[in-house]
Amino acid sequence: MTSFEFALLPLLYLLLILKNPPTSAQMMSSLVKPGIFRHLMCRNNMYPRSSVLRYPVSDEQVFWSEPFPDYCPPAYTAPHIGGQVWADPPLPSDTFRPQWNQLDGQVNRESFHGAYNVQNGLPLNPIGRTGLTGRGSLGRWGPNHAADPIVTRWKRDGQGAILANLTTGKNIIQMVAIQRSDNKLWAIPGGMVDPGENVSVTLKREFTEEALNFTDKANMVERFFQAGGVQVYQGYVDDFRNTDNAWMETTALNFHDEDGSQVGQLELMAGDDATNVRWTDVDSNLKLHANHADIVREVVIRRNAHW
Ligand code: RP5
Repeated sequence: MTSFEFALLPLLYLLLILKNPPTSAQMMSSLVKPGIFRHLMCRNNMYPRSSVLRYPVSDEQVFWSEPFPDYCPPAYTAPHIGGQVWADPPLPSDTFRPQWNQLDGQVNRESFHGAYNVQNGLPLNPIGRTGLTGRGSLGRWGPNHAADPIVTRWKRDGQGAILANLTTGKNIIQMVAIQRSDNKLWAIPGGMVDPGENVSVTLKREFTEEALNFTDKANMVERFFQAGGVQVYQGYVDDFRNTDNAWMETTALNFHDEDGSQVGQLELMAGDDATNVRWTDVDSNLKLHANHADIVREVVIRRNAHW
């Protein structure tokens, strides 16, 4: 190949991408992929709400495939989860025998990323090391399933006209974001899926509890969620609570109020474990809890909104 032809390679690659844009499934699976994604948030130095220090793990040492003979993470399970109905009993145990990688009674122990390994009786984080064993403050060993409703509307001026960004010319989308009380970060108002619960129920419940905190428009909210959302992500969440043996996974759906006449008009009110709630402009400066900004980006792509 001549140096001229070599120089043309990036251009050819770009043309190929433009001709065959990635499908939404490909985009979703590239968000957090075992073997590629390196933990960012859940290698935080001090485990949240504790004085336990995680064992330092460098970018290269995240993957289980990378030998790390000195790896000696502390074990920590928060005392307050003991005996809670939403939490598993401790392990090892003579009586508690979880059925890994399957539906275990009502508890879903399957990962969206395929079968995870079990080592010395404990499930292994499918992404890699976090510097901590045990469950931390998560209730379940293995995957802890959540649901995240991304409720959006177009940003409008006082006359109701949709506002576009002057540089990109694309319409500006807004989302309902809550400020979490545990780490003070802004986030999608998601929550845990109860055992046996349908994700659609979790999505509506969490949104109502965290972002509305009142029920006078309950019928309209019910209809809005019933109309159905668009699934934009299903998989691992880079949550600051994850450990080597317990981690968050989510199903995220976008519920869009196209003409702003439904949920887009409601007065928001923070409730449950949210300290604040607001309609937030979505763009590339968005900083959210865990990898929520990456998940929201999937909505932006689908709606062809400004980023
Ligand atoms: C995140 O934590 C999930 O994406 C979801 O938003 C949330 C669920 O945990 P809680 O808010 O119930 O603590 O990892």
